[in-house]
Amino acid sequence: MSTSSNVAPNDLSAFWMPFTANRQFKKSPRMFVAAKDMHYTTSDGRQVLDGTAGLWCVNAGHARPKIVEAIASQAAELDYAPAFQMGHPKAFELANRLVDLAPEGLDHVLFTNSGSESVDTALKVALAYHRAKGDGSRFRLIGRERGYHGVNFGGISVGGIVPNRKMFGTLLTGVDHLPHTHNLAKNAFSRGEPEHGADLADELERIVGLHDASTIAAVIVEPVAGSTGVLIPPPGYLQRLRDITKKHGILLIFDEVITGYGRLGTPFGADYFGVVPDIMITAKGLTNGVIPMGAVFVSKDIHDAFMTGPEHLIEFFHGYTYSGNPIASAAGLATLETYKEEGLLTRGAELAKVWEDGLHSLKGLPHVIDIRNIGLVGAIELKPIDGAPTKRAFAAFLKAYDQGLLIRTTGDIIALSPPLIVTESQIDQIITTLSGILKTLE
Ligand code: PXG
Ligand code: PLP
Repeated sequence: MSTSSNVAPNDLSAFWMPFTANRQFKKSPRMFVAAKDMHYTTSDGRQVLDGTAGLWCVNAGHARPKIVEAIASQAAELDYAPAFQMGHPKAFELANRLVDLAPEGLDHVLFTNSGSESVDTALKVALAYHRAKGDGSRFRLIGRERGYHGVNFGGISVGGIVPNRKMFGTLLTGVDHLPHTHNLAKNAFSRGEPEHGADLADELERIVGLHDASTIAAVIVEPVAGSTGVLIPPPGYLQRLRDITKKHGILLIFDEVITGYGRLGTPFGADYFGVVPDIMITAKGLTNGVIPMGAVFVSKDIHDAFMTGPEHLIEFFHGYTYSGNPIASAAGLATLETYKEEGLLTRGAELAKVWEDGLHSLKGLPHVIDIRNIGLVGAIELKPIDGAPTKRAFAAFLKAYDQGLLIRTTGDIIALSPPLIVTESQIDQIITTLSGILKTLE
């Protein structure tokens, strides 16, 4: 394993990188060559503190022994088993462990390979569920402005990020969007849940009034919108969505790709907010980000609606070559073991106050127009440079990288989500480094 030598390949042209400014990156690449616990090693031999758990996924930290071992031994024992009409024990075992961990009532799991696939799986389950119940006129899907639900066609259709949508034609039809809840004028510098905006959930009643409930299959939201800059729901907002969906026979889908597996200091966002959806989408932290895998949880009622008709027939025409892949399943089991042994799914709650105080100590620094936090998630929103949005936050990202800290930026928002093994002194280091950077930003 190479950890110290400069291993950057000299031709970077073939790989068209995802969500990256390719030309800029390839002129001045940033490469990680190793990782352990809270740190990455760069190709020039520097240590970088992981302030983002990779891309919100490495919740137990890097290269955790149990997970490494599980992957290696599973690869040697059973590398692949056909996913359709065949099984292997670990996928069933993982599903059982997951439903034990999930909020009451979410009793069945469909496996996928990513958040995006989980989203499309969930939307298809929702549509097919209504049809299976003889309610096939419910075809509409309701998402939310500034929602991120991955990059597949279903996900971008219900998602609310304009650049992710505008190039791709008509998308799914029959989609409408709730307004987002971000309100700097009223809620800037809130600690935890912001006070104002629960009434925005009532927009769902307006949308239901417009289209009629009988045409609406499901509403999909992230409990906390992560990708668009950590948008935290006002108290009562999610409960109102739950009440309205229930009243009208509409399924509520929580996309917990980021909020799942301990990020908020509870196993799932549903636990944090005390609101249980009908379908819960997860990925990322399920396998500690190490092997691609997603899991879509559904209620017993949804599952059972499909389990009718002759038993020799396939009940749901959906699935992936790698659904419940043995190595991913082994990684998932070892990840859940690691979370359990180290209490990581609730560790965020213990650290939340220190995290919150640290973040809010940055208030008053130049260009900082909002600071938000919940569990072990944080965001610092900067005033954009006039005429050059995203440049200021990206400059902070580059400076942080040079100074040994990995942060994530989206627009002019700095997002933070360290692995759940972060120590208080590492939180200090994150805040001190950011403080220094914010003071020197143009
Ligand atoms: N839903 C949500 C809520 C997500 O946050 C996805 C779906 C898609 O998952 P996949 O595995 O297909 O990427 C996500 C992913 C960022 C960032 O920095 C966020 C995500 C992915 C990469 C970067 O905000 N979220
Ligand atoms: N494209 C082709 C030609 C295939 O044969 C398959 C699967 O058999 C797929 C796409 C779907 O791939 P996956 O199941 O990995 O999503």
